[in-house]
Amino acid sequence: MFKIKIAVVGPARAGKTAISNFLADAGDTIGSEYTPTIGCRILEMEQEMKISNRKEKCDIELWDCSGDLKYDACWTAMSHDANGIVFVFNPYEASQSKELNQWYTHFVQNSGIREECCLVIANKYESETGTPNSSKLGNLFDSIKVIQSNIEKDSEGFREEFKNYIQSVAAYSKSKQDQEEKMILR
Ligand SMILES: Nc1nc2c(ncn2[C@@H]2O[C@H](COP(=O)(O)OP(=O)(O)OP(=O)(O)O)[C@@H](O)[C@H]2O)c(=O)[nH]1
Ligand SMILES: [Mg+2]
Repeated sequence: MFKIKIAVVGPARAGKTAISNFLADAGDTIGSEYTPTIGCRILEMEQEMKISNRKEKCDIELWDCSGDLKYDACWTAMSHDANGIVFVFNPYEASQSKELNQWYTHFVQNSGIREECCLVIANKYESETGTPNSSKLGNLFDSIKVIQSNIEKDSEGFREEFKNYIQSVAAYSKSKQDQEEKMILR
């Protein structure tokens, strides 16, 4: 069994809890009343995948973090040993793409995680009107893959894209772990 930790971060009300619950089949929170996350909650999910031609079962911990900056003292614990970072923002809220920069600074710049192990989710609500400003993501995010989620309209398409992301994070983490084991055995 292979384990990975993914921290789900970004501004308050971006939809981190709704997305995490959907991915981990932990109940339907889309469109329900907003309940801010206190600190952080950990959800577990599993994914079968092929790594180096071998079938592997991967245990995934999704760390659904609060977007409230008053919990920033917990950020070190949230990013500790994370294999991947998922940024969630609402592209219809002008301030949210800017807010993502400080999450990037802590969770990517200060932790040294590879940008290939990061993902940005522009979370679109079906009811949203107006113009999305996702193109205005700061240039810190230039090398990070951005996907759109629209769980109300295409939930399974989004789940597939997320699975592909997990597969690439797991493949990288496994090869890193194998290399470290080889170094110890030398
Ligand atoms: N209709 C609709 N509502 C959504 C969607 N995503 C999130 N919401 C709603 O938006 C509100 C905020 O979503 P949450 O997932 O709680 O936001 P969060 O990012 O976890 O917020 P914090 O825990 O405070 O950081 C909730 O009322 C959700 O039901 C969506 O795709 N469609
Ligand atoms: Mg939440």
